[in-house]
Amino acid sequence: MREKLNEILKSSKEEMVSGKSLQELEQIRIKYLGKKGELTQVLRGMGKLSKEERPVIGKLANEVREEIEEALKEKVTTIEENEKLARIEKETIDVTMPGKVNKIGHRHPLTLVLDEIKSIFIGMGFKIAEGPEVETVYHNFDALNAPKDHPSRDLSDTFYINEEILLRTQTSPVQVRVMKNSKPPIRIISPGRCYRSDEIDATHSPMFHQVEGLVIGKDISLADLKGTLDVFAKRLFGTSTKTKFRPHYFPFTEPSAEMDVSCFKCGGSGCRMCKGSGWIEILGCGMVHPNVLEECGIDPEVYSGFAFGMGLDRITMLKLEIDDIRLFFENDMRFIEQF
Ligand code: 2NL
Repeated sequence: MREKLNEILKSSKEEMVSGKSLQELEQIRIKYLGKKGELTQVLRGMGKLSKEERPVIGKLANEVREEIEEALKEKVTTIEENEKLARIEKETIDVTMPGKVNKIGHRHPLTLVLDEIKSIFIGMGFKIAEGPEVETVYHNFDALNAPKDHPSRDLSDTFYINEEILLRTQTSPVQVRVMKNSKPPIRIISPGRCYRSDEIDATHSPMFHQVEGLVIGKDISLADLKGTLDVFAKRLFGTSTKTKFRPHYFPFTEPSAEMDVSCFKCGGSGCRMCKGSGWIEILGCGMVHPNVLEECGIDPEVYSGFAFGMGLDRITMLKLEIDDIRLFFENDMRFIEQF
């Protein structure tokens, strides 16, 4: 029996050496110390022993049990320690690794330039006005003093939904609505999409963007128009920018003009951008025609005002040196991200 006990001690310790997990150790404990375990079996056989042998073997058996328990405990501690180290190793964060780069959005070049234009006018006390892209012929043409036979009314130039409804060809109808729905003084710009039945090429798109402006008040003069648009040009293209007004014709303004700015690329000496002239055409403008004021419920004997309109696509192309309007609408991130 003594031998049997020593053997149990020896073989259990051997098994413990190769045991790698807590489960394996539990198996070993059950095998030797469990209810049906080897040591328990030995103790059951003690009844056959002599009176003298019984306490000796009993003592030895207890010692063996204690020793196995002690060894198991030690081994459990070692395994737990190793598992903890392995976990720490696995969970270590290398703070020198480069971070994940989140792809964030990018404003479209038209939005970049529009935001700049908006903030210039907001800085001069203007409000932003918006309105429908699907408009009535009345708001788009009739109210704006456009003669019944004006070429822009033509079916080949304008997208008609039916005889009374069309896709707006400019954002003036927004300003017509503001004049009808509010009282002077009025200071607004109206940016937005417009539509014309144009053949697509590098400078024409059937959908394009316009920014129009309108100022109505008492004693608003051509000097106010020139001063306002000169400040606008200097803020958008640089303080050394000069402006020049050339007479022009629009049915909705009288007198009317087109405004050129000195070339912001060459400073006016002549280059590819300004086609050698030193000047670049930027917008159309004029004093609001009395017929338009009257039609919109504003007394032309009391109030006067000026208006202007510019193509956002063209201005953005000039400012950012983009040579094809189609690039704006292709949504190629390689293009958009350059600005
Ligand atoms: C251009 C010229 C212009 C206006 C737009 C306007 C609007 C109302 C009354 C009077 Cl409600 N005028 N707008 C005036 C002059 C010129 O646009 O070349 N745009 C791209």
